[in-house]
Order: sequence, then structure tokens, then C-alpha cells
Amino acid sequence: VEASIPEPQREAWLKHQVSGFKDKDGFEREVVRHVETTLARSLYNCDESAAYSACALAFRDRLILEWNRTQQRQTYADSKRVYYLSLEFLMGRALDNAILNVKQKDLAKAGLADLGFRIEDVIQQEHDAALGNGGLGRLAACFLDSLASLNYPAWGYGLRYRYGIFKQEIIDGYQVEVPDYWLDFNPWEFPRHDVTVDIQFYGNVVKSTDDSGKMISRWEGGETVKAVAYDVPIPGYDTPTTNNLRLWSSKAASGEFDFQKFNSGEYESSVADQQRAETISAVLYPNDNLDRGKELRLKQQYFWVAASLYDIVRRFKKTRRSWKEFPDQVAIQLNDTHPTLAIVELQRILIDQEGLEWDEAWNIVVNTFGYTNHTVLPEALEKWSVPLIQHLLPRHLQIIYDINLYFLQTVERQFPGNRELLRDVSIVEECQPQMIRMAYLAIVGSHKVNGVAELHSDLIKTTIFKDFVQIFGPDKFTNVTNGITPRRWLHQANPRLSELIASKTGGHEFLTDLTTLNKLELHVNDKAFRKEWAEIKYANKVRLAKHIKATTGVTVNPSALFDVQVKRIHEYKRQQMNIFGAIHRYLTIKAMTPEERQKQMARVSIFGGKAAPGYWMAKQIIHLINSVGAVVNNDKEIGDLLKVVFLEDYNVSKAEMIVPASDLSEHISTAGTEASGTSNMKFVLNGGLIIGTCDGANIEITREISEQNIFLFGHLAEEVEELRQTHLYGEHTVDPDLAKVFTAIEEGTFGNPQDFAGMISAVREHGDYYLVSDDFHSYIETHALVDEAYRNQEEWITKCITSVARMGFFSSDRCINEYAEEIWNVEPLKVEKPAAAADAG
Ligand code: GPQ
Repeated sequence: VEASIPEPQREAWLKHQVSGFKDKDGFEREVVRHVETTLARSLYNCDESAAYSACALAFRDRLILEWNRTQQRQTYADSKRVYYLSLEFLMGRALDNAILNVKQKDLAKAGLADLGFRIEDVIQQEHDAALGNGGLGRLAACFLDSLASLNYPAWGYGLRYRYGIFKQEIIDGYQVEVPDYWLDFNPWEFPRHDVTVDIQFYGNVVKSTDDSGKMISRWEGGETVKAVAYDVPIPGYDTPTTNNLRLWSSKAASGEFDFQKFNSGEYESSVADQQRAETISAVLYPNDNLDRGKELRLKQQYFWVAASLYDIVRRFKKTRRSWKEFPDQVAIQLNDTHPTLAIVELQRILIDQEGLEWDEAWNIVVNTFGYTNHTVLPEALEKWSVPLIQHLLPRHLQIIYDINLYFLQTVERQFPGNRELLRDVSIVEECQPQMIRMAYLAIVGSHKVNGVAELHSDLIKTTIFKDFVQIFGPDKFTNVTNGITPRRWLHQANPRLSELIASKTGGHEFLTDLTTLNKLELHVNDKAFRKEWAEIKYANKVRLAKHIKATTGVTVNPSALFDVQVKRIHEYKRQQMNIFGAIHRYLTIKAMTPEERQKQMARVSIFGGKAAPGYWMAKQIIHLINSVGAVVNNDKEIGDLLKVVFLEDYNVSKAEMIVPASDLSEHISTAGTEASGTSNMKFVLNGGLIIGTCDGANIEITREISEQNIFLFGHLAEEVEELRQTHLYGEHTVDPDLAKVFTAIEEGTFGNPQDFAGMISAVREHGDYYLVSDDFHSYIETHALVDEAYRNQEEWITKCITSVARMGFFSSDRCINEYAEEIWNVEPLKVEKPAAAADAG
């Protein structure tokens, strides 16, 4: 690398090479320097927010040096790279993560203390980077952490939304959305004003013939928008590897505004053009597991995909290899169908711009892409109307039709005369207007398709994609069960537990090999260890109780069982069943004698999560939870026996506080609907137990930790369809316990019953699609078993410790290694481990 500096300048460059701070003193010097120069403040008006900024800048300087070296190393090695295309990266805060990954928490803590600050308070100043909705976006963030930690040459590509997921406020029990403008001060991004790509929209296709008489198509005219790169360094844990997340921001192609318009007096409209361009990357669509088919969303998708592919192709071309080697140098993973246009765009580049023959190009395309499916819910499967694509991307529509034509021709050869099959698997759905089925396009254009947990991967093969298994054979379809990064979700979120585990397993090896947690089983009967375990859980609950008090005004007893359901609000995730269950508990306690109440176990039902702004039923669920809380929490007769709280604005940084404080968490989706779930893994890893259905990764968690240590209930996936049919066409009576809950609501116990009529009629009148009534009895009974289990604290702790010890499988490191081997065919790049760092952890 050094040899690449020209001889005459080499000495000067090497002499002045910057290196990061070496010790506490050096760190403090950097913080003070940033306060006084970068921030232009004095030590006399340095508040916590300025301390955060300066501390972040000091660590950023270090990261960026490693980032530079990593990029040089990877370019020099010239090996295959992975590109992870995701419309969502739910990163959360960066500072604590950066400090922990370079193992300098103790140094930073002491240094900040010298300067008059508590590191915990400084870290809290950071605004979450919330460029995602829920599980899908957080999975992408965990994957980036693992890719860097395992030294894979990998880039993330996404959009730099000016507004991330909205901030949720609860006003009078209702959700109110507030825009999340997060870019005021963001030290973690580097604008690359020199890395730009012109992106084209609209226009038309011009056909011509070349010298040899070959027909060529060229996409011309239309509107051009500029994509500007913003780079975010992604540090690996305990490694110098610092990968890149490149986020694209949209800008008017002319740079400023149209001067001609400006001079001719159309100032306003010239500014409007500029604003229109900037609209593309302005806001994250706030839908989770739902497709809405909006034109601006399609523009976002193409803008991002086209800029990313241009960048990837530009990098490949620098290696001067032949096109057929492209899939040996490049693996592109599609996080759901949102980036599926990348398949079409690469084919377009190869045939229209690079002059390859269709078949040769298509072979390259298919070998480059892999597609991950994250849901079987029909309302979430993306479709785009043909007229919309025709208008926005006319050349791409032609290519999609050609892809479909060639695909259907192979199907016809394989299954002659099967018109029904051709209609069923066609990428073009024959309806009014015609629709492009993006999942089908993604399958046809990829060499591997994976689901995200075993049950889910089986379900896609037997339901929504079954015809494609017939056509392509079963080997094209595979499973990669999701995982989570233990760095953020144990070490960062639960530092005391991480230290305790380290003390019992011989250091922090579990942070890079989570399977070594199994050493904990040897200590399950160790008295002192168990005591400290319980103390840590209690301290985490006290911290959450303080947050609950400060944000909702409700006092909760940290000795009560903390029962948590935090995730996006969705009927399939069944928060409605949880709140009906809480009402049932309330009614039961109300009907008890004083003696019976003496024996009742105290509970705190904790909810959190955002509803999509247009999702009426989800908003009704939030309102009911808050209305129940308002009654129950103020009922003197009930006291500590039951509290119901809704935590406002659930996000990544709040999860880091909530997850370690749970005794029991709820993962209670209708069987077959939750593809995997990932918070289930986080809760168990932090010493909480699960009540859940046989759905998603709950099934594999059960297999790993054993049935003794999880509270499963409810119908199985294979029973769901028949039950739904019975509801619609046969007898459907509401479970008697649930009927009592409905009666209480309808009597006005929790305010105006009209407000909640929709939730009740969904069960009673509209077929109970999510089987709330069918599963209710089993749900209530299983909660009674939880109470009994919690009564015996010693056994409970044994369950928790044993479960943690068996969670090794659920590291996103395992998951990324599976993708690398089975789908990407890439290898990590060897790097020198950093010299022993300042801290143990
Ligand atoms: N998931 Cl399709 C989302 O978070 N958003 C989506 O739009 C879709 C899926 C989730 C899915 O619901 C969870 O079960 C998974 O654990 C998660 O993706 C990651 O695979």
C-alpha cells in the first residue's frame, strides 16, 4: 500500500501520517481539541451534547483511518465482495458501539470523567439512526456488524432518508406521528460530493441497428436526478476491518437551480424542480409488512438501485476483467424484493450499454444475485402496475417482458401445454391493469432464494413459491435462520451481564464465538453466580421502572413479573390478544377474594411499538392498551397486582434498555405468519423467557434451549387454514373467556366502546382471520403456568441461565457465514488482529 505513494512525495506523506489517540491522555486531548476548534465552543459552555459531539468526533477520526486502510486492503486483495442492498438500515446509536468495538470503553469512561462527564449520559445524547421500520431493517444492521467483525469485504447500499421512521407520541392514548429530522448533527456520515451518479427517469426507448445489423435499444430523454454518496463507517468488533455503508441522497441534476428559469423570472419553479429531486430520498415509507404501490416509492427503489449498480460496475471495471468474471467478483444480496429492479438494471447495462448478448448477460445476472424473502403475507408481496413502470422506466418494462418471455418458454418446454401453470408463474399478472410480481422476478433473476427461519423457508416452498420449486428444483431454495449481533444485544445493552458471563466462561470469547456460552451450564448451580445473575436482572428492571415512571407517570414494582411485547403493531403479531389477556387478568383479579389476591402474582404488562400511520386497526389497538392502562393503573383495589403501560416511541436505543429488563416476552403471532422474529432471540440472550406460538424462529429457539424453558401455546401452522375456513363457513363461537372480555369492553369499562368496536367485530363478525379466539384459552392457561413458574424463583433462574447458555446458534455471525458459504461464495480477508487493547471488553 505504501508503495502506491509516488516516490518524491512518499516521505512527506509517511512522516505526517495521522494515527489515532493512543491512551486516555490522547483521547482527552482530542475531545478538547474538537470542542474548541471543530465545534468552536469553549470548555465553559461545553454541555453534555457538546461532549457527545466531541467524543463522537474523536472516535470517528479513529474509525475513518481504519476505514481508509480497510478499503485499500480490500482493493489490493482484489477478491470477491458482497453488496447488501437494503432499503432499510435500522442502525440505532453509533458511539457506544464504536467505543466497544475498538475495546476502549474504560478509557473513554475515565477520560470523560476527567473532563467532568458521565459516559452513560454522554452516550444518551445521540439521536438514533432510524432508517428502518422493524425487524427487516434491524437485521440489515446486525448483518453489517457481523460482516465487518468477520472481515468480509462487504458494502451496504441504502438510501439516506432525511426523515427516518417517524417519532411516535402518545396523546390522550392515541398515536401521533412527528417527523424524525435526524441530520442536524451527524458525525457518522461523510458526504462524497465527488461520488455522484446521474439517474434517469421517464423518457422513451429509441431503437436502431448497429453496423452488423443487430438491433439496439437505447433509453433516452426524460428527467435526470443526481445521486450523491454519503459514507458511513461500520467498525467490526476486535478487528481493524471497518466496512462501508453507502447511502444515496438525491439532488437536482443541475446542482443548484435552473438558471435559465431563474433569469427568466421563474424563480419559484426553479426552486420547485430542485425540491422535487430532493423528495426522492426525503422520507422512509413507514409501512412494515405492507406494500402500498406508490409512485414515489418506485422512484426511490430505482434511484437507489441504479446508483448502487453504477458504483459496483465502476469498481468492477477498474479491475479490467472480462464480464464473465463479474459473478466471481461480485455477490449482490437483495434484502426482500425492494431492490429487485437491480436485476433488470444489470441486464440493461450489459445488453444496451456493454453490448453483450442476452443469454450471456442473463447468465451473469442470475449468478450475481441472491434474494431473501421475509414474509408470506400476501399484502406484503410487492407488485407494480405495468402502466406505472411503462411511464417511469420504459426500457426496464421491455426487459421485464423479455425476461418473462424467455422464462415462460422454458416452463413451456418443461411442462408442455400447462396453461394454468404459465398463468400462475408469469411475472406479469393478467389483471386490470397488469401487475409485475416482484417476488417472481426476484426468483427468476437470482441463483438462490432463502427464507429466514426453518418453518418460513418450508412454507415459501409449499405455498407462495411452490410452482417455482417444481420449475427450478428444490436446491435453488434454502434457509438461513436469522441471527442477532451479540455485541450490541448483549455486550452493549447489558454490560453487567456481559461481564458476569465473561467471568464464568474465561473472557469475552462469546462475543466472537457465541457457542462458547455453553460453558455457562457448568455454573448453573453456582450460588454466588446465580445471586449476581438475579441482581443484574433486578437492576435492569429498576432502570426500566424509572423510565416508565418518568415517561408515563406510572409507578411499577420492579419485583413484579415484567411481561413485555415490543414490536411493530400488527394484527398478525396479535397485540390485541395480549391486551385482551390483560383485561381477562384484570377481571379475574377483580372477582377474587382478598385471600385469593394475597396469592396472586404481580405483573407489569409492557407494550411498545409503532403503527403504520394509515393502519387504522393497529392504531385502535394502541388506543385500547392505553385505555386499559388508564383504568387498571388507577384502580386502588388492584394495586401492584397488575399494571399496563405503553412505552412511547419504541426504537433501537429503547430496545437496548427494555430487552435486558424483561422476565417474559411475548412472540405470539398466528402460527405461520411471523417469518422469523429476531427480538425473540434478543430477549432470551438477555436472560428472559418467552411465551410464544410455534412460529418463526421460536421453533428453533425451542429446539436449542429445550421445551422446558419456553412457554409455547396455540394452534400449529398446518391447522390455520382449516380453522379459517370453519370460521367463514362453519360454526364460529367466541371463546367464553374472551366473550367476557368483550362484554367488559362493551359495557364501557375502558371508555367509549365504539372506539374498540373494530377489534371486537374482527373476531366475532369478520372471521377472526388471526385466530385470536381459537388461541385465547391456551394463551390464558399458559400465562397461568408462567405465574406458577415465576413463583419458584430458583427454578426460574435455572431456566434463564440454561437458555442463555444454549443461544449460541443465534449469532448473526453464524448467519453471515452461512450466506457466505451457501449463497455468496466469498471468503473473509485475513487481517492482523489489533494489539491487545486497553480494556478487557
Ligand atoms: N419483516 Cl416483509 C419486516 O420487518 N418488514 C417487512 O416488511 C417484512 C418482514 C420482518 C419479519 O416480519 C420478521 O419475522 C423477520 O424476523 C424480519 O423481517 C427479518 O427477517
